[in-house]
Amino acid sequence: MFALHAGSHRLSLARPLVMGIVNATPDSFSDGGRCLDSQAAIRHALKLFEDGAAILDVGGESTRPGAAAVPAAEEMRRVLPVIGALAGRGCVVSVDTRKPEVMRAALDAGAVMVNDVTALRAPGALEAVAASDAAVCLMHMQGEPQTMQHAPAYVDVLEEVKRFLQGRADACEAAGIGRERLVIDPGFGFGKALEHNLALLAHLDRLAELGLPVLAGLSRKSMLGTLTGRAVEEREFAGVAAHLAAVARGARLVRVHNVAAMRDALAIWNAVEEQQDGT
Ligand code: HH2
Repeated sequence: MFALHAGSHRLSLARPLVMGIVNATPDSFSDGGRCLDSQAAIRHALKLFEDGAAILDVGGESTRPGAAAVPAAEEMRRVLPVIGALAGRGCVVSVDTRKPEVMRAALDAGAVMVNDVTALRAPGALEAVAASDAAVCLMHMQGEPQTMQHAPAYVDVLEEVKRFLQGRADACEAAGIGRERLVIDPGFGFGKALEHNLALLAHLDRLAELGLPVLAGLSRKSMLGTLTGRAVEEREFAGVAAHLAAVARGARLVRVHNVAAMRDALAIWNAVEEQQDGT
């Protein structure tokens, strides 16, 4: 079974892990503005840690459809104090960024994982991670956040996403980032219509065939609203169901806003799995 290498941490993936979302942004799609000052973000993150988050994912730039780009200096101002404080308390911290200069500064501040929605495609990003011993989450996105939901189109969404992630994993390995540091993610909602998101979720086991741990991030996303008719702040139950569907198809990490709800769901899931393994 996998263990993810993230700096000096070895995170067992024998059971699915929860990554808690910490958005230090004014404009994230579901919780923008909630954690704008560092102290509020740190308090929120520590609550997620107590609730059972194995990894805290700190972001300073929203990637919701249509989001405005944020200059690197502003992104660093938002995330670095939060990362430093959480790492200092022994938490496993990931930085959610696509900018190499933010990656480097975050890794210096104590982050041990880079979560990049562009899968280290920015010039210098592969090198920034290769120069560290951090883990990295490689996510698929079609297009750019500004326009990605205008007309997402695929011939075979599963094959295309799988081929892309395989290519990025190969690029990481060639740059000296070992496979034990890699996580892959289909990027639910990133240049995908409902049919694409559903196909990826239903067949997530096809991505797991790449032999790398798969992360699923569906928390509060519009796909859940489309299927339930619920507003963004009312999608917790739908999110838990969607993440369990992902875990049933091989996801080893789930990225969520409500860690306590997911932890409870996984406690039941794990108990049933252990019973099955033992009988
Ligand atoms: N989704 C979001 C942001 N980062 N990273 C990964 N690996 N996978 C995801 O599905 C993913 C991600 C969007 O969610 P959120 O952070 O809540 O919103 P925003 O980008 O508006 O801050």
